[in-house]
Amino acid sequence: MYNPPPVIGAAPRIPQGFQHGPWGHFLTTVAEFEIKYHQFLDAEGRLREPAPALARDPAELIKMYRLMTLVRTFDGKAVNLQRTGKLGTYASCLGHEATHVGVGAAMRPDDVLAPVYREIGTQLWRGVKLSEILIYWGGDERGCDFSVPRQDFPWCIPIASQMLHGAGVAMAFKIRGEARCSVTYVGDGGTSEGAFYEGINLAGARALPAVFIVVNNRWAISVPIESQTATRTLAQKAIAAGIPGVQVDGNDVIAVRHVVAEALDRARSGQGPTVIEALTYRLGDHTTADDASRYRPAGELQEAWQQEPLLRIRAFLKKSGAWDDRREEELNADCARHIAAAVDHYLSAPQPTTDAMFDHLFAKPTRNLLQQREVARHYADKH
Ligand SMILES: Cc1ncc(C[n+]2csc(CCOP(=O)(O)OP(=O)(O)O)c2C)c(N)n1
Ligand SMILES: [Mg+2]
Repeated sequence: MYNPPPVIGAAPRIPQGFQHGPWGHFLTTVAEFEIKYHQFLDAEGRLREPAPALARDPAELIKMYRLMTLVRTFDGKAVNLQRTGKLGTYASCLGHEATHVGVGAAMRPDDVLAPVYREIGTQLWRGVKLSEILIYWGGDERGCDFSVPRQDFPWCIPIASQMLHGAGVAMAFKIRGEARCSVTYVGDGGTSEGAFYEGINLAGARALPAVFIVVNNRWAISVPIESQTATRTLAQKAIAAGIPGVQVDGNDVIAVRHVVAEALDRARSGQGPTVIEALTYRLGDHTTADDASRYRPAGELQEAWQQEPLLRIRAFLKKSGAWDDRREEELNADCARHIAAAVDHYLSAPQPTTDAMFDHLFAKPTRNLLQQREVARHYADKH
């Protein structure tokens, strides 16, 4: 064990806030931080006071609950479409509905979203169509050409690369003097990537109008959060970039919307970026190409279902008299109709030609790509 050298002479008086180090010299605390956790609605749907005004606005809460229900129903349908060979692959958002809808509801239409691959709730709130989501996951990139919102980014599969897009967009807003913000998603696994730190570093250094939402769903495919990092929270990674980091219960739609709205207000008024860690759980498989039962303890999944986001907001709305079983039935029928129409539209949409794979890669395609396009045309004609 290391033995510090003895202190020679009388011990000096220690000024307030100073401590002795191993050599008897003064140590000064130069930085301290704490991470706050926000929750208003607990798993039983009980409201913690004081709560934001949003908690007393049934019309807004119902709007969010309706979309959460639509997302939940659509998600199940999309998995079934994949299982029956009608969709290429699909990344379920089961369990993430409060985070995704809460973020969407906090944003303004002219903000810009940089999503990953499961943030359907945010996209739908912003105007993306269910049929566009199906078209994309059916393997047709035209599904990313959203009719609304035109300036949002498409899905982003290379993990954490969207952090740079989000920071870059926020820099453009700042340079142009526009009161707009970028909102960028990243997963718990994504926060281990270099691009995560590069994105938050730039945002911190330039005080950019950016909000980064870390969706901590406890898994990165088969890697649990415990193996992903030694940090106690992912929000504290923000501290290294000199920007605030907060945690929010990602299953509480009121808290998510409130915390994100506050961060966006700060960003819009020139006070810089925020990292928000939303604590939730991936109730489904990673994608339809995964089988989580091979690596995830069943008990953990059962426990997570007790915390899921729809239960609590529904219970809260029912208790406050704003919701009942009749409305729930009507909502379910509405969702089924809306989804059936989107599926019909998707299934009857004309298939893209093989040229589509090459269309938007470069303004002027390279010689190699032109050759590959010819080969693809040849096989398309044959089959
Ligand atoms: C740069 C990069 N490396 C690896 C992959 C393969 N990959 C796809 S999803 C994923 C895990 C991501 O986990 P997380 O960030 O927690 O997001 P989640 O899927 O849980 O939403 C990995 C490693 C990828 N898409 N991009
Ligand atoms: Mg994850």
